[in-house]
Amino acid sequence: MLTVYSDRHHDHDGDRVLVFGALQANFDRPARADNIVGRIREIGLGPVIEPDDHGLEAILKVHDDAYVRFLREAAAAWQARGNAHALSATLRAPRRAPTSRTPANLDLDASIGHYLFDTVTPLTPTTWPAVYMSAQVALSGAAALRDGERAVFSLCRPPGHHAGRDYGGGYCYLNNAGIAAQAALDHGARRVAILDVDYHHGNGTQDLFYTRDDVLFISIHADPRVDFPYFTGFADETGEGTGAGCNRNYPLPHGTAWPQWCEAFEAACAGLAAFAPDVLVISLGVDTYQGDPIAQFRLGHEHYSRIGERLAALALPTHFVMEGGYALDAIGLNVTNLLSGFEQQAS
Ligand code: OKP
Ligand code: ZN
Repeated sequence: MLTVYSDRHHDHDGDRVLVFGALQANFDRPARADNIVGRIREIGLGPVIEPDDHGLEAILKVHDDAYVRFLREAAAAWQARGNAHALSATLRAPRRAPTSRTPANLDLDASIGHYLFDTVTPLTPTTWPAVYMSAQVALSGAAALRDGERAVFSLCRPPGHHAGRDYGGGYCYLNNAGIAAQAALDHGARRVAILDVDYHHGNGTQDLFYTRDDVLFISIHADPRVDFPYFTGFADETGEGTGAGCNRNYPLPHGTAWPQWCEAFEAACAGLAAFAPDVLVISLGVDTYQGDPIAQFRLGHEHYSRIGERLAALALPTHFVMEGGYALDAIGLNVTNLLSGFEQQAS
């Protein structure tokens, strides 16, 4: 399988983030993507290519202008005031504020609270080049699929599925999977399905397409009553207006192991097949692994092979887009097991 990858993700390394008032190591380390690409090269999964630059326009189909401007400029403005550490959120808008106005002139207090919904998503002066390139990796994967690849792996970092049209959070800034899905539609696909298998609910992706019927979004994740992102991912969120019925959530309890995960996965696969999309995008998180340091499911290495095989059986052009996974010693194996399982079944 073809992998699209750029070393530029190293530009994003907000090493310490605020958790419950204390500075802690950021779980989204550059080593995550390094370990995945290392393992891909080691087993010879296929060629690893650099992304092309597909420009900002494809990003702005999915994201708000002012939000993108904030991502590009806020950290530099912060540094110009003499701060050396990364900028991160400090406030949020109170409930029932009469409007949700865009803060004027990049006022930093207001913008950071307006645009970033948690304190674990830091902005450094080089975060923008890294997130821009991460989106270009996904856009290049989408282009390779159009050019006839059966499946492509976009090794994105930072991840994207928590980012919405005008906000970021949960280590995410630009929604790479959403940008790739929109690019597929803009180049002639009539329907795209996105299956999010990351441990956390893909709240940003859900939000991007919630009122649309050209994108089916299905997510299998930890019950939001007990885990991040807490406020979305419930089973009764099924889409609105034209998008009614085109959003499906499978929340599962802490401790979920393979049989229970697989049951939700089978239901999701039936939904994907029934939708008959032209392109399938997989938001690929492997933080469902039993050894993940921030998650509470119990999948083993071998289960990722089963997931790959089952996805291949759907017989759809498939675009894997990297999301989470924080067990540094296992992330490469889990990702390559899944992609190899897919390839063996597909051939
Ligand atoms: C991103 B992705 C620390 C809580 C931080 C943030 C989780 C972001 C996950 N105690 N939670 O979906 O893998
Ligand atoms: Zn996750």
